[in-house]
Amino acid sequence: MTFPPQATAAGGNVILFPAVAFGQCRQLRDEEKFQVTDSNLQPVSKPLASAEKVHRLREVVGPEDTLAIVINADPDAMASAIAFQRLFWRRVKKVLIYRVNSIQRTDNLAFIKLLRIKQRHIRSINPSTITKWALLDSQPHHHEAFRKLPIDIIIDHHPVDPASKAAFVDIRENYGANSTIMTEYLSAAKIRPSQRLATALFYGIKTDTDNFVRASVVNDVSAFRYLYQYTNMHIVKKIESSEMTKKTLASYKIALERLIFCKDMAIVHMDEVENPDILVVMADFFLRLAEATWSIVSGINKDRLIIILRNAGFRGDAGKTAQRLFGGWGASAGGHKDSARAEIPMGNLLKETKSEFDPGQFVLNTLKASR
Ligand SMILES: [Mn+2]
Repeated sequence: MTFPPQATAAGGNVILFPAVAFGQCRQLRDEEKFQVTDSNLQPVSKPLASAEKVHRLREVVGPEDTLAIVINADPDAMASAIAFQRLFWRRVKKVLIYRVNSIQRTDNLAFIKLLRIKQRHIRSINPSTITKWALLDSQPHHHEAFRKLPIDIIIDHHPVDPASKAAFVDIRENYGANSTIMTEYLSAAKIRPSQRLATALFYGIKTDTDNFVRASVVNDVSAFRYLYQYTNMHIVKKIESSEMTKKTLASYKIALERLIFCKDMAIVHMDEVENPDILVVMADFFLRLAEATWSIVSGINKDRLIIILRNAGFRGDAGKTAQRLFGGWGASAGGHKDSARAEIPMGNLLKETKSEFDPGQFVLNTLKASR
């Protein structure tokens, strides 16, 4: 399969339906093709123009340079970083990756482990050892740490900030993923991605376009299809299904034992939790039950009763319900139709109850009374 795809005789580009992109690469039937007429869709960049860009990009750095790539590490940014490393392989002294964020999501942790992404936190950097700086999948105004750095190269797909200036800037706002831009650079440099690199870029496009549910351009689909042939799909599936860690497993056990079903509501009270994020994970988890339209998980953290609500029905509004049921007692409560949160200071609840206060029972009774 050639990449980038050739323009059709009629002058338009062939756009592929996302559904086709997930299947085997094969010749398209006529009914699967249509001409792009929407002027918002940027034409596939011509090979020559891309080659020129690679040339210009490589001119910014020399063989004596130590290059630092700085990112806000999510799959798209990390995939872009290792693609960038590949572009400069044996062309500079060293290319190091620095992230500004901490990584919490279990699927992103699996991405790093399985694709062996070597990166350090920016706090460990010694700026005097770095001679060139590249910012990928971000612009300086996105993070305090970026703004302080003398950035030489910016490659991004977020809305352009007028202050985003550097020796080399390539910002393509309409692209669904930065990984698509990097795939085009690799292709223009005539570099065939390794399985590891292709899998990372494929996953970067998959997550940033949310499986092509979010806005994307024909280039994203083309890059996705191109990368497919080199991608290890088992690793993609493993990363996507990495929802738990050994640490969260104990919470699943507790939650499963405490699950109460009340009509279409899955209700769990977790007691004291180290990190309230686990309540969100559990609420999402129980909404996956076919019988549940609502999932409500509560717990206590820092003397606050935290209640997470999830709603998947046509009727019902989690935000309004959180406010109506748990908005008193000096609480902060609210959210959207599908997800909401309430936090009530425990002190206020204890004041009102004379006998021993049972937060789990309180949540359960309040929910039951609402039905
Ligand atoms: Mn991105």
